[in-house]
Amino acid sequence: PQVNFTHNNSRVSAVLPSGESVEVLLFGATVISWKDCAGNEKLWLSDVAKLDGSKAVRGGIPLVFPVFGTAPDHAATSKLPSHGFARNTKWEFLGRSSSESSPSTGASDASIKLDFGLSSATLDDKSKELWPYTFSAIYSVTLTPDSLGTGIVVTNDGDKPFECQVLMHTYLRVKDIAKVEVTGLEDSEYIDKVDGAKTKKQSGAITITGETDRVYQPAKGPSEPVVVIESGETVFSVVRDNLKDVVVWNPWTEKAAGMGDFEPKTGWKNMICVEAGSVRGWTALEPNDTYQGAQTISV
Ligand code: TA6
Repeated sequence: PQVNFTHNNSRVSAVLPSGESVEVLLFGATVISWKDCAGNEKLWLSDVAKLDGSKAVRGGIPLVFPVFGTAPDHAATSKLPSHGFARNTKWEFLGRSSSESSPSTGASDASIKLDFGLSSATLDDKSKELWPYTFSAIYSVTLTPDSLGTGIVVTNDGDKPFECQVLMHTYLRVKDIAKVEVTGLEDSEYIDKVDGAKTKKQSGAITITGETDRVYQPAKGPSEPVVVIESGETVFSVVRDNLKDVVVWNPWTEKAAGMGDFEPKTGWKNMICVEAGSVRGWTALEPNDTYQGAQTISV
């Protein structure tokens, strides 16, 4: 059976023979939908998320590059918009590769990889002016029957070194945040951005009982999954490849009320951002160097 694929000048979508689907907006190469074989949406997307390119998408998986948040003390990126230009720029669709399900194993092993490209050649002038480096990036979205993978490869094509940060700002959908806990980050140091950016240490599982905005340095090493558990059941497991940090964010009531593109206002109860990235410090790329980082979210 075939992987069903459609593509127009604003979005790309694919459906596996077993029914799972993914939809990617060329704007920001933002994954805006990921459904399981029963059609259940796994990502949270605001009801009023802008999908017309007028601003970064509120939900799905916005791609953060070359800076996480704002870095006023980092000259090269201090003038960039918060979270950089990648999520605010139209990427090119470079193509797809799918492994059809073989007759013997049936639909259970089909997969599709969608590749998107952004480079200094396709970047808008304003962003180029603010970040004058010659680079190329390929962002890949890979759908299998039980996982969604996203990965980026950034190459310094110029003759000047540059530093960057990368993060996948994943909005995971949950039924009720009050019944959620996150494991895999026990004993990890984290910066608590809702408490004066103090450095703290995580003891036990993470629960969300108010506005939460933390940058974790996972203590258990790079191959330990970060697991989202709801009512005692594992609902997501995030494995990172060369993304050394994990951000956990939930806006809670006030911040949700303050975001014009966040609807419904009670939506904070149905989402948790578990964001794989390299955001503590900077990744330096010498000319011709390449950086790659990826996440695989299993359900
Ligand atoms: O996810 C962490 C974070 O940096 C939060 O501080 C919050 O600002 C969030 O990103 C959303 O940022 P945005 O620019 O998309 O509103």
